[in-house]
Amino acid sequence: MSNAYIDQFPAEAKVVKALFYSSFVALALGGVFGIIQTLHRTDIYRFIDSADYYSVLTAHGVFMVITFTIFFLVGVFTWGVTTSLDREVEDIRFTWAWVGLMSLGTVMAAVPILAGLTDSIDMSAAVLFTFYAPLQGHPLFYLGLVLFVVGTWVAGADWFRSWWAWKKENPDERIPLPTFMVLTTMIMWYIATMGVATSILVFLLPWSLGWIDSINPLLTRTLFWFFGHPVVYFWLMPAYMMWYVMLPKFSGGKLFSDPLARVGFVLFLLLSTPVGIHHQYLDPGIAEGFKFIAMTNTMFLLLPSFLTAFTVVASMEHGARQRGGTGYFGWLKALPWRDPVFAGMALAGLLFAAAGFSGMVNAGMNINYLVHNSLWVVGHFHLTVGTAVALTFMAVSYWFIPQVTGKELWNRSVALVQVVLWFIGMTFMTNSMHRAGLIGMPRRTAEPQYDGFEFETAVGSVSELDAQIALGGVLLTLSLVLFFANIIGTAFGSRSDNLPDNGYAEALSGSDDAPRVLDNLKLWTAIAVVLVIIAYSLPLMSIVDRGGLYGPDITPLPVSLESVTFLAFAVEHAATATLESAGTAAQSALSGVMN
Ligand code: HAS
Ligand code: CU
Repeated sequence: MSNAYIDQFPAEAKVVKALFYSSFVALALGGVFGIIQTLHRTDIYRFIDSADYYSVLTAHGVFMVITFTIFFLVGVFTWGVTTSLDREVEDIRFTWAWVGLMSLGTVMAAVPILAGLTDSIDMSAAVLFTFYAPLQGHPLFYLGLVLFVVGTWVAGADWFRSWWAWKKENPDERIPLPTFMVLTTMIMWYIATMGVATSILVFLLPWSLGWIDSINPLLTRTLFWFFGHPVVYFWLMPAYMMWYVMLPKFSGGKLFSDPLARVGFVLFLLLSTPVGIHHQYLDPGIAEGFKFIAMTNTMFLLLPSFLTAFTVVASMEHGARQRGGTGYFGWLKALPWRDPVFAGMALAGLLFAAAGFSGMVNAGMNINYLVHNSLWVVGHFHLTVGTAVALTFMAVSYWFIPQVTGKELWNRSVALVQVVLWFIGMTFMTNSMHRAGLIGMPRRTAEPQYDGFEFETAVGSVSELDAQIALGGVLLTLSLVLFFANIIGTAFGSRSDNLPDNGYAEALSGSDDAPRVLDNLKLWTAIAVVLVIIAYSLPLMSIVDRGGLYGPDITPLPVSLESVTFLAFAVEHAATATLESAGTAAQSALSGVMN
């Protein structure tokens, strides 16, 4: 008898399996749309009308970054909470309820996106995953998104319930690391989704239903990015969780430091939201000062990733030395490179180091002007969400799928080829995308070549760049085919008693070494909220003040703009007064010391 997850938590294993399979369906669809647009854009093979490009791109974006990633990560979180608290969910019907909500939301959002590809149904939502106004989608799209997000909120409530129940029985114990990671990520998500919920419920949905006839696009964009930056960490933090609690185990060792991992997640909770304006450096109507604040916060936000790079590599080194590795760099050879789970995750980490660099370039207010809206940004996010997250999720699936199905992986060699192909494909595709962006090649268009305009390349040529992008895309598609072959092959296999035990890595320096304050979730939540208020209240007020809540000169609701302006003045005055009195106090304190 094995001690796999399915043996310990049979009911939960069913839920996690359903979530993983749903996420894989989205990955398959997203992959199909991905290769269609790669070949179209690079003009290598075209069979869709360029006018349909936005529908294809919307489907690719939404299925990949909303459906695939989030369905997978809520599965991982369910596994993480039940495993680390060693308790079943409080009520399995409640758990299935949020799975149902998320699924219903997905289907509702998918229908208008896909309908946009045919003329026979009069519906579309070719608005991309950022759904910027004035692009307008069918109301079903926005409603679906709302249900999906509400589903994730209920999922969070499920995990919090488990933790509260556990805490009653274990009042003095530290929060187990995986649960700690789930809870901090979810608090960040609750804060972040306030932005998108407001944007959809108050503005976009009523507007698409025809209840109001105009909106303020800068306001809805800003509310989107209030959510849009933290959403990238909502994808990343589960991948980091896997790097912290699983990768050390697969490397043959222990997590270097549990306290450092906690610090990293607390920093993400604090800093993920007050940075969203770094996506809007080029938006007119937001004062430079606010953009500067967002840039400063973004640079601080690099810290938890640097901490992660250090901790995760140190854990890998510990594992390698346990396996007999020696030397400054020689230990790298002792890592289990033939294990697809390990290799996939390590290669994902390697490419993420490059992604960090392009992220820093994006984040610089001045150099952002060079790369914004160019293919560079597309290169950046295929390294981040497309590799660090997606490749980690695929690789760790090779461990998870046997755990939740009770069946052995169909073919480990195919799995190894699959993760390596992803790494090579992404290297080709993203490298050339970054280069294409630098020469000004735009993103989000079916026709990047302007008529009669030649891009000037320093080395190579545009067709060489296109060829590499297409080659990368083809390798990625192949990699996906191998991935699905393995998942389907495994699903059709038979039950095995020979599975590895469920569990996660122990830590060299454990939770007892972590200051207690790190587990004070209320404190971190309060600070996170204050930082968000500081970063966003004045920009939002000034956007509303200048452009109107529902567009210029339109006051459809009795919300008086004067009161908002008045509030802005009041806050400004209070802030100036506080600063002044603080200054005076500091001055007198200083002169006291000097005398
Ligand atoms: Fe980003 C645009 C800045 C991280 C996703 N980003 C995007 C978009 C997406 C995205 C989807 O400031 C486009 C949105 C759109 O459609 O317009 N991003 C950053 C910065 C970071 C960053 C500073 N992004 C991410 C992550 C994403 C993601 C993570 C998804 C998961 N990004 C920007 C900016 C823009 C932007 C601007 C707007 C651009 C524009 O103009 O539109 C940082 O968080 C990055 C920190 C990362 C590091 C790397 C640490 C290295 C590690 C590796 C360890 C190695 C291991 C392996 C484990 C500092 C942790 C070792 C292996 C061995 C063998 C030893
Ligand atoms: Cu961002």
